[in-house]
Amino acid sequence: MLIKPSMPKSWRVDTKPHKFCPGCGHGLVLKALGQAIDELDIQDRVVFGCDIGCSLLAWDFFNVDTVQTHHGRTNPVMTGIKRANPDLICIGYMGDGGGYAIGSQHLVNAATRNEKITVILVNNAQYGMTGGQMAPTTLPGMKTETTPYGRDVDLTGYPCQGPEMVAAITREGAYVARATVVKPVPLKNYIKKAIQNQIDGNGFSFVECLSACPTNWRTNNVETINFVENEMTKYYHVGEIKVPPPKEPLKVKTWTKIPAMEGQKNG
Ligand SMILES: Cc1ncc(C[n+]2csc(CCOP(=O)(O)OP(=O)(O)O)c2C)c(N)n1
Ligand code: SF4
Ligand SMILES: [Mg+2]
Repeated sequence: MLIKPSMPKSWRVDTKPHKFCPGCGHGLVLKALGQAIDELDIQDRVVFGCDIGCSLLAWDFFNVDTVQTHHGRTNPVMTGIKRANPDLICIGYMGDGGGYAIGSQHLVNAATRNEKITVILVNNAQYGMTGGQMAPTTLPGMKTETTPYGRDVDLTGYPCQGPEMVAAITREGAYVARATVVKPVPLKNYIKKAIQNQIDGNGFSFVECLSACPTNWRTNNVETINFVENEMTKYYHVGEIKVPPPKEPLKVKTWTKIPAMEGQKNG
């Protein structure tokens, strides 16, 4: 019997299997994004922007208009498209190197202006595509190609707290969360809420996703999940960090006494 794999409707079936390494977290984040797009029924309004790094392997992932840019430039490109056509739903997708290091100025500026775009950033604690060099997100003591003895925080600082920074520099109306590929239901829900925030026209929306790069980490299945679940979460708190206040409730005039009708008033 042929078992048909279950894929989000917004995915392109003809480009699957995808190009990520087996066990990579990117596929899980993109599955959650596809489900969120399907559930919100917005496929014909979405523009997807992927960055340089392994996120670019998603250039043909969705059946939506897609653009690919270099380090963090996805943010200004999404901003421009959104400003030109506010009816579109602009979703930028990038790695921790692109978003927090080489292109960090673009994230900071888009967040400071509270641009009405959605940014999904995949934190795999290093530069995946180029062979596993240290990123701002690399954990203290973690070995990478450029920190063979482990990351020394005295030399290179502590892991970058991206969502906390974005929460601090955005105005009211922004939505900020950190999810993990190990928990796919909240992962999808946070991404869906971030996109809904853009649909509602509230402000910047940002979800960092703790992810896995078993190829550069050189980990097997169990070690990969353990690293995300038990090591990354020591430095990165998972959950919603900034949620827009509920919209003002409709003001309904309340009467202490039913006012007399005209006819009654005159006797
Ligand atoms: C200005 C510039 N510097 C360096 C590179 C090389 N480069 C390409 S992808 C990449 C790392 C991307 O890492 P990240 O954004 O974390 O994405 P990942 O591959 O981990 O998903 C680097 C350094 C480049 N393309 N341009
Ligand atoms: S190198 Fe790492 S981040 Fe890139 S596709 Fe492979 S597992 Fe994923
Ligand atoms: Mg990375």
